[in-house]
Amino acid sequence: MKTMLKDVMLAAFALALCAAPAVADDVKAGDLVISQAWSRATPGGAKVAGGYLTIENKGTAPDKLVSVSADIAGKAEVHEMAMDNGVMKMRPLDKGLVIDPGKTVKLAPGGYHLMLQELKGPFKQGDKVPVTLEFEKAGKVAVSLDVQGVGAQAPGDGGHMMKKMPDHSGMKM
Ligand SMILES: [Cu+2]
Repeated sequence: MKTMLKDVMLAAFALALCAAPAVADDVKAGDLVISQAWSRATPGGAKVAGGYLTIENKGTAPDKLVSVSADIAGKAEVHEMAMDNGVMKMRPLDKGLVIDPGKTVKLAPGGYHLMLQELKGPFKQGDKVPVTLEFEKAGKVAVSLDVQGVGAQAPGDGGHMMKKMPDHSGMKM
């Protein structure tokens, strides 16, 4: 019986994944496929935002994400999370992020991420934020981050508010 319950739970989980709204199209650059690029809405004038995406290397040689840039951000870096004296801290990846051949590297909350700083404007749910990734071999690759809700932990996890609220365009932040 335990096995059955597990199967049911797995099936439900898989279904939940499939039911997630489609996010940004895959972007192919040489041997790399970049998918699920997303970010979060910035609450109350926050000047930093994380960027998350999945990079798959279908080639036979390693490539490396060396930098990121975005028009909306005065400064953008590739970060990692690491334990420092028992405290989880993030820091820039000075040497870049290696994508080994045949491997998929996921940038996600709590791990590797793009750090967009000195933002020139807020991210709102539903926005698409263009960023440029630069790889050692694949070169510059333009992707856009689908902005999810403030508390989203994954792309499509925006609290199911896909329909835009009536736009009170008179309201300025
Ligand atoms: Cu960071």
